[in-house]
Amino acid sequence: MLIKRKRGWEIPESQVTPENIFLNRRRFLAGAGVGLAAVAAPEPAAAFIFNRDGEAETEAELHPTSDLYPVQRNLRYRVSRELTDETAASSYNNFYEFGSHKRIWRAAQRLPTHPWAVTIDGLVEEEMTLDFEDIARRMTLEERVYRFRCVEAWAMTVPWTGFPLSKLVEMARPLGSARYVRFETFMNPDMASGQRQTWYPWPYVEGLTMAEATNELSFMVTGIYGKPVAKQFGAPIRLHVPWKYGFKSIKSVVRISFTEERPVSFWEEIQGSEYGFWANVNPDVPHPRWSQATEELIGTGGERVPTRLYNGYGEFVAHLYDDLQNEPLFM
Ligand SMILES: Nc1nc2c(c(=O)[nH]1)N[C@H]1C(S)=C(S)[C@@H](COP(=O)(O)O)O[C@H]1N2
Ligand SMILES: [Mo]
Repeated sequence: MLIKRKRGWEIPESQVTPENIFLNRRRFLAGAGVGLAAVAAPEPAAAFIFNRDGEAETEAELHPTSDLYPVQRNLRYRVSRELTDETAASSYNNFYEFGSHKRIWRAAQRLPTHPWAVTIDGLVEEEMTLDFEDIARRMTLEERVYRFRCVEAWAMTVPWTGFPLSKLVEMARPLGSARYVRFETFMNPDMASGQRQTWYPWPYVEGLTMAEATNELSFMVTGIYGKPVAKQFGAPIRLHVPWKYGFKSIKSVVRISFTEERPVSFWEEIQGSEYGFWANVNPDVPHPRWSQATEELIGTGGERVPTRLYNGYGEFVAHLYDDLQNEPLFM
């Protein structure tokens, strides 16, 4: 009989208690007789490690922050679903910079992520450009298991590592006049073939209100499945706002600006009647071309489950919209 030893992040969330997650990790480390660096090394993802010339890169070259992983899971955020299989999640991605289909993981390995600069500008006391590695080391990293829901009605449940966006907002010292946060992805058409499709409004842009950005759920992601985030998920740093459709969760962020005017996001500019600014998940508000009532769990061979209002996070975020009932909150 094949006995598969499960790591902490492979345990169904329903079985996790504060104690056993810690013990399981420790037992795994002791049992395997290896150090943290070895544990953090990718497993199915090993096949994903190539630099842009197709040469193998070492873990240290690829991920200079590997030594920070894995980190303690924050159990305030619980989900009653099984975690999505890592290989399934790692090979089904939306990242238009590398193609308009879901099998972009190999093309995304061309993205150079080291060094990586993030500029903070707009309505702030002082503009700054920070090195990603400095950000990751300055922040206290935690793991959070969140549900993720794409507007195309597929969903996954993954353990992200990162820090609350509110901590970055704090560090940025925005002025009182700032009402929105605008995020921008890299622009490099030579490297990312999707960006040569000039009918798209590159670079990818997204935005949140200040209240949304400082909500405790808004999370800057630096890792996934207990190690630095793989390129196809938006390395080295991306956003995840779990109560909104996935297109809000912008990948590979290079610029964060504080603005008075509401930013126009990438998909809003392409098709504003289908992809709006708010994009909160709601089973009762269909997309103009399909129902949002249920969602397919990727990696399960087609299992569908009911969609939940605010993707199940209403207790954390519904109050943000009390005074916005005239806005198209669910598209
Ligand atoms: N820069 C950038 N960010 C992006 C996208 C993209 O094409 N480019 N796709 C979005 C969409 S539509 C989804 S569903 C999620 C997919 O995230 P995943 O590949 O990590 O599952 O990323 C979002 N962030
Ligand atoms: Mo999406």
